[in-house]
Amino acid sequence: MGIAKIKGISTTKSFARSCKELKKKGVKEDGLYYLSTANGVLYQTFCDMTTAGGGWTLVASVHENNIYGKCTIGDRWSSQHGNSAYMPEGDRSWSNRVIFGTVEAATSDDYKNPGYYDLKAQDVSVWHVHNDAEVEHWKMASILRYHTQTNFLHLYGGNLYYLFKQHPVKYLAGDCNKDRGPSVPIVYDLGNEETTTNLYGPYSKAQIVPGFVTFRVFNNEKSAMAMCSGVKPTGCDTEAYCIGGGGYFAESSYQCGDFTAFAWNGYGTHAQWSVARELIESAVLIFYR
Ligand SMILES: [Ca+2]
Ligand SMILES: [Ca+2]
Ligand SMILES: [Ca+2]
Repeated sequence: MGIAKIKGISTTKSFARSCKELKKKGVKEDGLYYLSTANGVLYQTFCDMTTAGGGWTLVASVHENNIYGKCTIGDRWSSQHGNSAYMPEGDRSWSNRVIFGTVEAATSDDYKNPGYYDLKAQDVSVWHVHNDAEVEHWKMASILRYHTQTNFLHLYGGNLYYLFKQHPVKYLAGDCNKDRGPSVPIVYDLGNEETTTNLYGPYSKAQIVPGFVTFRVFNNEKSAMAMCSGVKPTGCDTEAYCIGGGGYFAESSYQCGDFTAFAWNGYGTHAQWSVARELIESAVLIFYR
């Protein structure tokens, strides 16, 4: 992709809108590519051209920069304004068009590009990649990778932006047992049901079924979370195995933040409700196809 192309007038029409489109044009290598939105906004992101036929566009990463900071700076996928019932939706990043971060820093901070709301996709792929890993090492630095193949996004407007409009990540917007969003079966590209379960705290085992990705759930106190990666909840202490969220956690402010209550019983202790250290120290990369 030459800079000259970017300078030209109305050349944005010559840019692909997704990695899937690039794949169809014959591009086969994983790496960074320029894409254009329907409105002609250019951005650069990573294309996974090899997993399960390739054509996956990276649209976001959820990164925890400070698990001790409870809905403080850097908690863009929950709230940067403290644990507050006055902000039931927190920063609203799951359902707005605010973008942030850069592709090369997607494992070092939160990332969201226009593809998150612009692409019309069918499925998601998720990579948990060690913090600070460089783009060319992401695949090797993953602790878990999986994708869906049911075309479920088609039922929710074609991407997560529209899914979360239908299923707001909002305190008091629903009930744990009645109002869970979709749980979609996954196919593992790295890891399996056992390794997934073992990433979460031992107490969580009784409340999760591995082999799914779930969107928008509530806990016992009706606090909202956006995504349960690799699992389907069967219980209501969802703050122990689901990430992102609204801006208010009624049980304790210690649950408020991008990685919620992942350190409830200590940082990386993997005891009781606490997740494995490698899970806290990995960013969650979200792709569409
Ligand atoms: Ca935090
Ligand atoms: Ca964050
Ligand atoms: Ca709880």
